[in-house]
Amino acid sequence: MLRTAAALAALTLSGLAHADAQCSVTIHGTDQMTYDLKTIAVPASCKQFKVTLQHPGTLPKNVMGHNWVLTKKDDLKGVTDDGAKAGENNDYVQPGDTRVLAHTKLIGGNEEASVTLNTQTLKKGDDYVFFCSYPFHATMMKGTLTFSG
Ligand SMILES: [Cu+2]
Repeated sequence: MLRTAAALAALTLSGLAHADAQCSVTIHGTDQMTYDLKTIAVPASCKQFKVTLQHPGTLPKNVMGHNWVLTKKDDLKGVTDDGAKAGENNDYVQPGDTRVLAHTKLIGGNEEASVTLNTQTLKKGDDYVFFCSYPFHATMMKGTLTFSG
């Protein structure tokens, strides 16, 4: 309730109106190792798309850390395997990994992070996967991102 009111107020205050409202999304990663979204649809009219990850839990990031990582569907396994090796200091993302189309830093409870994606990196009609690359979290924390008109 409070969050909705705050979001509406922010929208009104920004004066950026509807175009920008569609070009962003907020997703929550919880203490229960879940995301609250299974799909994200990016409108083709968006040149940029902002993803904000919020962690409404209380557990610290070394215990229940979450990030938001975007790759092509087939790259999930390779990216999470290499991310696990890269470790917490690298937010569980291998530095310079070109398979990673966008990612936030790793956050713990009561923290927030965001990333803005340039939609030129996406192809219409392709399926992309988003997930948390903290070791083993992607088994539960993953969803599909689509880019369409
Ligand atoms: Cu996670």
